[in-house]
Amino acid sequence: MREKRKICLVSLLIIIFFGVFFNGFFMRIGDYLPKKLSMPDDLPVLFSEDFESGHLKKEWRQSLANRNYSAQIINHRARTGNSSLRVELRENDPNIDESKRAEISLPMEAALEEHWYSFSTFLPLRGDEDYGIDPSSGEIIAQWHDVPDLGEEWLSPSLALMTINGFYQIGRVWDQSPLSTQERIKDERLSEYVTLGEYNADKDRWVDWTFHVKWGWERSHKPQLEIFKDGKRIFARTGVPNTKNDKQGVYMKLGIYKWDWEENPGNSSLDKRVVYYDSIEIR
Ligand SMILES: [Ca+2]
Ligand SMILES: [Ca+2]
Repeated sequence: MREKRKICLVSLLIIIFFGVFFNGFFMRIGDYLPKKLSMPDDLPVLFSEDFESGHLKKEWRQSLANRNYSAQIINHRARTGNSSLRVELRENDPNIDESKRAEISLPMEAALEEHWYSFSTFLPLRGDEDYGIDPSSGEIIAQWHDVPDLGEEWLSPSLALMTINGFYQIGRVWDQSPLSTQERIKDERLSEYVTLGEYNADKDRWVDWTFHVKWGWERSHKPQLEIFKDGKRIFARTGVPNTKNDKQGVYMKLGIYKWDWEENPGNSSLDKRVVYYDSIEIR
């Protein structure tokens, strides 16, 4: 019995020893523990949008084709109140910023800020707006894009919520170097794409998302990323870089971006995407 206790104690000491010296490892295990959304309630609301006023708030920059369907405030569906934003992108829409997109974006942040970004999405079911499966072509439905420094090219966003082949996916791109290039991102493997689960059961209902992010491109920034879906934590990356080394911070974009319709239209079996948004809040 005493032997057993001794073994337990020694094991515990070994675990603590490795825990102290490899705390990154332990944090990664912590990333996968189930956790409920518990936002600190003393954080002030920095921005909110519920679309109840009937027009987009002045903070939004609009990257929309000049079509009446691109971004409409509608009254037949809402997460809160009576109204929400219906975004529709079609394959034959004219290019906006050199690609196929229907997006609204908020002003840039300063570098390395920490925020809780909440919003709700509704993927339609049935009819001609049904959010069908596109097996070989993805689209981004929410993202946080970085702002390249002078002389840098525009790369994929630091953080994106995507859908592809019937699944949600998280896309992440980071870089500690002040001068990021596509080659560096590829050669140094500074990106990851993680599948989060099927979206089929979410069609025809509102889904509440909260992204808690402390931005940072190196460990000393103590970066954090937690993603909550309907109040449950479904993804986390703690202590690892989550953005690029830039003077300016990121800016949040909602809406649809489907690059294949411009670059590889043969990849996609669809010609239209519709997503509804409501209840946006940033703390
Ligand atoms: Ca609303
Ligand atoms: Ca940079």
